[in-house]
Amino acid sequence: MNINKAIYLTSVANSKDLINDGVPEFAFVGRSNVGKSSLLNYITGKRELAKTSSTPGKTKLVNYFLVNDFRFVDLPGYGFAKVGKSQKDVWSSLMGDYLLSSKSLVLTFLLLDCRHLPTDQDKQMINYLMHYNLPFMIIITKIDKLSKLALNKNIKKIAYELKLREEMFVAVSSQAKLGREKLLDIIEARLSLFEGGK
Ligand SMILES: Nc1nc2c(ncn2[C@@H]2O[C@H](COP(=O)(O)OP(=O)(O)OP(=O)(O)O)[C@@H](O)[C@H]2O)c(=O)[nH]1
Ligand SMILES: [Mg+2]
Repeated sequence: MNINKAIYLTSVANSKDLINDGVPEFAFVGRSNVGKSSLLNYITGKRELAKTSSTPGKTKLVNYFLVNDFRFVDLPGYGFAKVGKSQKDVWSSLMGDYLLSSKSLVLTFLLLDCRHLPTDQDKQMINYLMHYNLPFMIIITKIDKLSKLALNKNIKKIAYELKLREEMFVAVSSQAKLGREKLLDIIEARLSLFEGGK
């Protein structure tokens, strides 16, 4: 699949403003700083599309991007310790409302840093997705940071910790530009299933 078009659409702060027009969507969730916005830019080939930052907590809104004839949705990162409890609640409820209300959410990508074991919040997110029967895949990010050997070892550990099969994992690096083709293949396959199922 080629990406012919990738444009920023809008950012939403309130659940009532979430878009629900039937256009297929792929959501990106994960801890603050795990590399969600960078991955979006890497996949679309537009470096400045989603704002990235080395300071965690950059993405606080639900950000919509039109890509070809589907959408990428960049969700706020969780687990950022420096925000107050009230703000944490706002983020998670906005994210939760998005995940439950989008009627055309084709697939959610949950991003995990290859160097770290999943946190309790990562596990909560996976439980949430499973509980509501929302299809998801795990993306292992920043694989340029590890040797191949260490990476394979960590992926095994993460899979064991989550009790998930390694086939649900895709390893990527936005920096070293690895994993794009595989992700695009997955997106294409899921889109055709979605369109066929309508
Ligand atoms: N080495 C390496 N660094 C990366 C990679 N992807 C992202 N980063 C860096 O990690 C930091 C966070 O990246 P973002 O894409 O802004 O992370 P995010 O998940 O969108 O963060 P929030 O918006 O805070 O939730 C930035 O400093 C990026 O340059 C990667 O593949 N390799
Ligand atoms: Mg971000």
